[in-house]
Amino acid sequence: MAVPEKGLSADLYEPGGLARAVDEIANAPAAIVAAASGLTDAELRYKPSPEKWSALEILAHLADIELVYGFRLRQIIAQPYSTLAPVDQDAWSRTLGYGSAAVSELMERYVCLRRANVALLRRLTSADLRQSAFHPEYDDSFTLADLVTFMRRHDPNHLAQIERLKQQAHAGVLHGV
Ligand code: NI
Repeated sequence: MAVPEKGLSADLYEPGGLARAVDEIANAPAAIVAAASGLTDAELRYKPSPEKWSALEILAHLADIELVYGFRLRQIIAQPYSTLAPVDQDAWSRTLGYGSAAVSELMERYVCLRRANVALLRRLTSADLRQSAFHPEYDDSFTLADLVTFMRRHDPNHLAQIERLKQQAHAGVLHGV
């Protein structure tokens, strides 16, 4: 399975850089919840093609990935040099009932787990960011800086995807084009 580039996280080590990143991570769910609550049922379930995710499936993914981030955060802090478990997100979406989940329950879980994860992130210093575990999908170490970088870019990417899906739903199926 393809995994995203780990990317640069140099700005996390600048003065105030970690606190700014954690603020972004803390604030991101509000925009996702606002976008989710503005969607009709038809918009939530619209799929541009059978293999692409609907907005509902993306919201279920966000709630479940928050669990993964939370587990990995705790694992890297408490058990450095251990091995992370790979996650096949497409298998999760196919087999864990993403298409029949209730949006309110998903958003409650996502916001609650994020709040707990942010509380742990606020305890970190920039010296902690180099702490790592082994990530089998990269065949490399995965640091807390990598995890913070993933967390801060994950929500904006999926928010943009939800907004595109809403536009596509209106341009296509929902208006009968
Ligand atoms: Ni994702």
